[in-house]
Amino acid sequence: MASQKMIVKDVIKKADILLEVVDARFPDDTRNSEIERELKRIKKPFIIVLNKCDLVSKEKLEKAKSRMAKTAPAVFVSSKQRFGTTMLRHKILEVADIQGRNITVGCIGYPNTGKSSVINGVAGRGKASTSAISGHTKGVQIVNAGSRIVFLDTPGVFPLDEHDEYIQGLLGVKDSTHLKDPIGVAMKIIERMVEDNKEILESFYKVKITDENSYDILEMIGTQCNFLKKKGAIDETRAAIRIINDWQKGALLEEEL
Ligand SMILES: Nc1nc2c(ncn2[C@@H]2O[C@H](COP(=O)(O)OP(=O)(O)OP(=O)(O)O)[C@@H](O)[C@H]2O)c(=O)[nH]1
Ligand SMILES: [Mg+2]
Repeated sequence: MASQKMIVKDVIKKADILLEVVDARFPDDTRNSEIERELKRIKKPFIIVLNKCDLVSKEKLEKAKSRMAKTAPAVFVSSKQRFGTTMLRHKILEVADIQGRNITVGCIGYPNTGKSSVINGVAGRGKASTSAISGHTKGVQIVNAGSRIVFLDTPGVFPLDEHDEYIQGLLGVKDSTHLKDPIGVAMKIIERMVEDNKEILESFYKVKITDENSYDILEMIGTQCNFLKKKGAIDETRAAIRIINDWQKGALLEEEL
């Protein structure tokens, strides 16, 4: 199988315009500055798509969008709720600025950010295959979206740094049993939740958070779930695994939908 780097290179070459699909819950972590620099260097237009915007507050979205807009046009989309997809279609036509022939649109991004779902949002449901399991799309898939737009769907093509466990955990690239440091990853999830959705975290685990740090909150959740070791100490690993599983299932966001 061609290496991920080769796939990305090839898609960039073939495409008239690229969509860099990022997860709106952690847009800065799911951007790839190396690829962005390369696109600028070869003068290939691209749009940053903040997908899964149904999971994030409007305020956070606006802030992220203006940060991104310094680099490239940014659009926020919820492919799940079919929000922003018409806007994205228009933006593609506008930014590509190609008349009289089909426009090839490459879709790149970290695994599981929703690349295939974004394509379906624009093209119509079910044209690109999607899954909650990352690494779903294999090889490059061509999807005709009509109105001169042809997508190249790709697997999660940004090479992930093996030691970047946080992002692998947050994106659900690795499940909790495969993470070397589940406590660290769970603390990161707690940090995100406290920032964006503190009330959901509180009501989901029935804890009251004032100004505790993420480790203290992990312990509070462990206590609340009654995850104790033999001598009565809190089993932080078990609590961490529970939090990661809940996060990856999307359970921690359900109330917001
Ligand atoms: N809440 C929410 N979930 C979404 C959205 N878009 C995609 N998802 C979910 O995210 C998961 C991954 O979606 P895919 O479209 O398969 O992601 P992908 O980037 O193509 O994934 P790979 O091909 O595995 O790299 C699925 O469980 C989707 O239902 C969205 O806008 N909102
Ligand atoms: Mg896919």
